[in-house]
Amino acid sequence: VKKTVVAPTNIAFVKYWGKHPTFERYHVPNKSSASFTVEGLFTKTTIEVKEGNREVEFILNGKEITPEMKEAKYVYAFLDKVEERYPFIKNYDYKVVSENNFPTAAGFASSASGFAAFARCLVEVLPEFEEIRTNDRAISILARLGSGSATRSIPRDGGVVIWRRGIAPDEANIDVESAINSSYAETLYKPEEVGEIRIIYVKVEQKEKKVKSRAGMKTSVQTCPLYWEWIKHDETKLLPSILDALKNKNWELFFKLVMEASNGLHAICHYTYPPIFYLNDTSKEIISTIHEINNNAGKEICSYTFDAGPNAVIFTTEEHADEVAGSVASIVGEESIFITKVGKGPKVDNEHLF
Ligand code: 2P0
Repeated sequence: VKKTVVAPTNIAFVKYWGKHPTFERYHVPNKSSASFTVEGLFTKTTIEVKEGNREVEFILNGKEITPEMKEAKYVYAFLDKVEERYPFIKNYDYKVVSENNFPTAAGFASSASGFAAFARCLVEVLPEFEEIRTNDRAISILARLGSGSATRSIPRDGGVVIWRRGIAPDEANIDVESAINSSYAETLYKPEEVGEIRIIYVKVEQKEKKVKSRAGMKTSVQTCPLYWEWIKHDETKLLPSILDALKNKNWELFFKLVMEASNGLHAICHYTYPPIFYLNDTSKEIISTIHEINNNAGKEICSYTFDAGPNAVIFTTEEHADEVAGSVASIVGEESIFITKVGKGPKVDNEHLF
């Protein structure tokens, strides 16, 4: 049997950064996060299975991934955790062929769309998964075992997605299964409800990030003196206000809060020991330019957000997209920007990769 799934990437405007100390292995987050599902940036994954004993052949972007490579370790760690919950996966051999339609090395996260496509495709291809095949909540939990951010790329309606943190970070007296199942993603608003939003990807640097998210967030949880204050602020104040702004289409407030949320993440990174710096001079020039555009407009008409690297993602509305894209292109060049919209979630595809 062979199935293909196309899963989009997502861009968080309320960030995930840090795992529940007791359930770190299962990527149970310390706070909820929220994202836009991104149209046009995706991973396409084909899985072919036959009876066997969990042997895996993995081809990523045309390159065979051998077991000692770091990409393979992430995949095996994922399958180990899936097998704990769904032991039947060990009775098959797998050929997994996965391709991103954007370069992995370009600095844009590919683990979100990558593990989302992997998890959904696994659910489509194995007959024993039939009972959860239409259950996005269960599939989002499965994808989370691969990578936290993949959780938000699962809901098939896409749009604005919330990844609920589930159990509180100071709650440890709970069984593992309940802890794992407490945190999942769901669509809050469909793409057409935020149809006027434009998302501009700005490539600042090709290089791979120096401090990987997984290691960086762990160090922040362990060493940042303001980490838990920040978690509490985002969970109780920022998240409700930003979702409210979205619901009311109060773009001015939404854009302002998006920038605050990104600045908060990077402040936490700077206050981690040793400090983590993801932004470079070009990133900071983009930040200044966005504030300048907003100052000239007399209100927030656009915002920036940054993840674990120097590349920027700009949000604006259709009305201002050309102006904003033009200003940013004058810094990085036309060829380094990609303009898109909020899109739908994963799809099962009929066209196989091999
Ligand atoms: C996010 N990031 O919300 C945040 C903002 C980076 C900065 O999710 O360890 O690759 O696999 O769960 O999902 C990147 O972290 O980490 C990330 P793991 P992941 O998008």
